[in-house]
Amino acid sequence: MTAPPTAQPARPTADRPSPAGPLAHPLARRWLLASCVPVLLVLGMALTVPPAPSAATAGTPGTADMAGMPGMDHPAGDVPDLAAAGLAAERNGYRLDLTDPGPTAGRATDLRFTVTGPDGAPVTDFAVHQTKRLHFYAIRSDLTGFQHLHPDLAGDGTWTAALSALAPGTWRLYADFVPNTGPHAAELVLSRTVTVPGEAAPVPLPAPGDTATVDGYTVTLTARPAAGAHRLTAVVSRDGRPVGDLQPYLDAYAHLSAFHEGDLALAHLHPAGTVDGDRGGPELTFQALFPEPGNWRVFLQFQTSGQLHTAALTLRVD
Ligand SMILES: [Cu+2]
Repeated sequence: MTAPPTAQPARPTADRPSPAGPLAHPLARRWLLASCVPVLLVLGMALTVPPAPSAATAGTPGTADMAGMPGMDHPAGDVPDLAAAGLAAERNGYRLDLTDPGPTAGRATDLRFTVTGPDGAPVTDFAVHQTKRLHFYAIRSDLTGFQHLHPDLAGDGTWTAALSALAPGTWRLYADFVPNTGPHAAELVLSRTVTVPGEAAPVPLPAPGDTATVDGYTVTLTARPAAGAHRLTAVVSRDGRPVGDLQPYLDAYAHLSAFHEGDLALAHLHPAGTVDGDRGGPELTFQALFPEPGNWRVFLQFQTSGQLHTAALTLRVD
């Protein structure tokens, strides 16, 4: 067995996935819309958004954070563009704006942000998906420091994310949401980068491997995927024995997110199947769509005995 990349490498980053603790995630995950448009929604991104009310802003590369990608939707089977992979701050008329100056290094931060809609006003009505109205991710440019949070929404449309301390460096912050505009509203992932002042100490990406350990658990991926849509399977064991007591987390038995080395594209990987009590595992199956080949840092989160675990590994995608 090759040395597994550690799930939470020891380094001075705030490598805590959920600072609010496992009890902040009492509910399991479900892909709310999966039954409607399963193939496209495997992406976890906005692939089927109908024309925005304001065509003037749809797909406009209007921010410095824009990856320069066309805001185009993609039919099933196509490799999506990188705006669909969460690398744009604006898409389909929706825009992510941070309303605070950037976080300070080494200190927990309440980060405030808004999502404005096609009318330019902050959106206040979000559909619940995967049990939450918004999923928020932070990751440093070297793919360390992963945080997965569920911010609070104020009545005026201001979100507050309770970020754990960030190490100096460049971070990408992602908001993943579904505007509550009707049954055909699709999920959007918008992101922006912030620079945390200080001397950044980049951490080399761990070598690709298929095993990660965390909190005594071993997670093994049993397939080596290629870019595009594929099924991905993981097995969870402890002390060499398969585990069968995973608890629902965000309406699934595991939550998988992945970020691409270099451009930080986000691949949202969706669990197949439903949850039924505290008896998930040992095998976990996901619908995966990696928008591009290369090295992906994969974070697999699962819960046992009320505690959330985050395993991380580097996955080579051909
Ligand atoms: Cu979430």
